[in-house]
Amino acid sequence: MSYLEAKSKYAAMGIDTDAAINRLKAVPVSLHCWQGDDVRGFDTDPNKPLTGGIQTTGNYLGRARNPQELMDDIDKVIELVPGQVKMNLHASYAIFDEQNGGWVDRDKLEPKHFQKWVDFCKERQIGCDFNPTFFSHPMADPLTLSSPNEETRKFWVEHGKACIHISQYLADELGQPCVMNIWTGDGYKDIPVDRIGPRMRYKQSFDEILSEPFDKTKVYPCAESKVFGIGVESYTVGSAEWCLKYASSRDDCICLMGNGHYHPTEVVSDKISSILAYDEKMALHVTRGVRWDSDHVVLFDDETKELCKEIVRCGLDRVFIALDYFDASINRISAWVTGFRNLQKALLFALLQPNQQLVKLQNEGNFTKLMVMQEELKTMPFGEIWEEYCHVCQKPADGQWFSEIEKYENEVLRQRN
Ligand code: RNT
Repeated sequence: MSYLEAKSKYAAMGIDTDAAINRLKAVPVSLHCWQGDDVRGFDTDPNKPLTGGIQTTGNYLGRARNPQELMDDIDKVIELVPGQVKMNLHASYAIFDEQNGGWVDRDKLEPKHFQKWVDFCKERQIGCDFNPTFFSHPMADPLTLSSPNEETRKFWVEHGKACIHISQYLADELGQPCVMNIWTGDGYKDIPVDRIGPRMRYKQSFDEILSEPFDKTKVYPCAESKVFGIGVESYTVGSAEWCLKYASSRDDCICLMGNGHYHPTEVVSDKISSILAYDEKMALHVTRGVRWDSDHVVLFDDETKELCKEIVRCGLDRVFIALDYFDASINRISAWVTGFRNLQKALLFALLQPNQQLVKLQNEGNFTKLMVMQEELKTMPFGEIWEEYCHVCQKPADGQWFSEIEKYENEVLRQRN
């Protein structure tokens, strides 16, 4: 079937496929730099363990070992994915060199340590989001912003403040808003006796970080909650309730939901509309948990589709979308590309739903027809529209990109061991 035939099938249902394609082209999706090196970063010993309750597993060849390799790999990804890429950096990816004075600890980071990333983004005309890094560091004791040790807590508050400056710099330089996500792995392995103390200190620390001046139209600090992590099974300081209440208590902080961060039968697709009933904007970290917050590569699966349908129905410009997963057991570039393309597919699929008609059926109580229509929509000729989207974006269609990755693996990644 050709695009034109598929287009007319959708048109018969009142759906404008060209409009969907054009809309999607302009939606930024943040690409997480940390998939390329298993969340190691450049500012501490890359062989230290990953802490904070997150974990990468696998030892596939070709991990990026320095900024240049990571940038080369990201370029390969950009070459192979349709849609509007935005970068997403962690503070641990600061680039130190002789010109900028060399290494500093996280509480002393400055915009200059991200100038090479700004140059990278400018050359590719993309924006950049940012994340302070509150893990994999000797000062994570293991608590950070909730630590009872005032020296530790202050260190991390200073890190947060430094990251506000860097986020402002990224937004100013790149002319796109910068989402600054605050996530920590703060919590306890076993049942704590004081649950409120750490949460009060966490609140104080967030308040102190956000007291640093920034432009609220350009920098969007977020609070990301979690239910548990590896080694932090019994208690998480930044729980769902803590983050929701914190964000709602301020006009300069929004909720970020990571879809691996809830109980296994809870779905973030059902949460988006609750947040947006109150807040103008929210943010997402899209991942795939398998039995726990395992951060597997995002698939074109039911929950990713449902997430994207909710984003589209509630307002595409109200949700900041970022990917967040890290698989070290397969080719990392393929992991990036597969997840990014799948998110694009799910967004396009969502844009191709006859939402008004479906809502009307729901409001009329016609759940029989609603079910039938939704089931039939699943076998519409979506593949043709997807192919056209890739074509319009001048990016390879399915079946045409993986050989590029195999070539890159043989020519570049294999040389890295
Ligand atoms: C961890 C959080 C967090 C991290 C990244 C590296 O569970 O999702 O956002 O994955 O910041």
